Amino acid sequence: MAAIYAQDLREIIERFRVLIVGRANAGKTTILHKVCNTIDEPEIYDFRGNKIDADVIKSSIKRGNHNIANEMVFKSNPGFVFHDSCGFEAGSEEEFEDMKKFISERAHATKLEERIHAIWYCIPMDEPCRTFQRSEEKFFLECDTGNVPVIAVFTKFEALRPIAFGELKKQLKGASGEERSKRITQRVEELFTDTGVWDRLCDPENRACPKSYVRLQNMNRPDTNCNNLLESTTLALDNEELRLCLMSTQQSNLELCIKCAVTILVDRVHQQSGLLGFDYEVYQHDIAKWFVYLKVR
Ligand SMILES: Nc1nc2c(ncn2[C@@H]2O[C@H](COP(=O)(O)OP(=O)(O)OP(=O)(O)O)[C@@H](O)[C@H]2O)c(=O)[nH]1
Ligand SMILES: [Mg+2]
Repeated sequence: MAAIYAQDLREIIERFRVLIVGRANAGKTTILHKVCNTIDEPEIYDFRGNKIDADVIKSSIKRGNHNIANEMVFKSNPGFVFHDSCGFEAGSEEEFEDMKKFISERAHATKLEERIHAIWYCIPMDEPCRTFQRSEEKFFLECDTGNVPVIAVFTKFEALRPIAFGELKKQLKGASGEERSKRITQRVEELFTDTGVWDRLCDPENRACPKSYVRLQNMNRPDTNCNNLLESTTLALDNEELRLCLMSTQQSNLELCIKCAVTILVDRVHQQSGLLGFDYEVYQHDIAKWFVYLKVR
């Protein structure tokens, strides 16, 4: 049943399209690699679908030319198509205007598959006093993201820990390991709040507003993943077909499938005020469809 559903769905929206934005060195490429479980270079296509030589792209980026409309696809997970802002604070005003135009056009594209389905806005935490810069201000104030969910991604979050530790070092002398860890975690939270970055992103004056945020840490290490980003993105989508399309890119991520099935179903049951009139067949189907690659009889 679920397999048939997935097949139908793939005819409607074949690929989940993400725009990833953030200044240079924010950790964007690292996230894309994690999400697609690869360290390979992506293949690049222009907006007409013609493949572009990677060396041509590299030399044109070196010359300061970057085309945000180019599509990046990793062989390991062709269910995703990415657009990369490529460290946009380093770009010119013209490049920012191109991005604005691209977002506005693709947020409102008539065809669902041409639309951007989610925006991941990366802000690195390795310089906590520089979390909200001119690039963030301009993006959130000016970009017309329509109904596309923007997820704020605070990258390199572990960088706050040594700062907290440095501040508390003297006070923590003689404290138990558990107490030290608790106090450092508390201070990390305060440091994050003190940056004011979340409040500034959600300023009512902003045209774009993030739907949620996630923290990512140690993404440069092989034993980490960004499942929380995928989960947040799935829950931020307001279209069930898109949610299923994103889920279909996560074939082996059983934990995420279970979380989505449970969260979305529990929400629905609450909206229908309890289990009165519960139709088990319907609910079984509703659960099964999140496990896109499993055959359910
Ligand atoms: N400590 C730490 N380093 C990270 C993390 N994520 C990425 N990095 C490192 O940060 C550096 C920059 O990461 P990239 O993913 O290339 O950054 P980018 O945003 O794609 O940068 P541009 O392509 O220049 O715009 C690399 O050396 C990564 O290994 C993290 O969570 N923690
Ligand atoms: Mg990069």
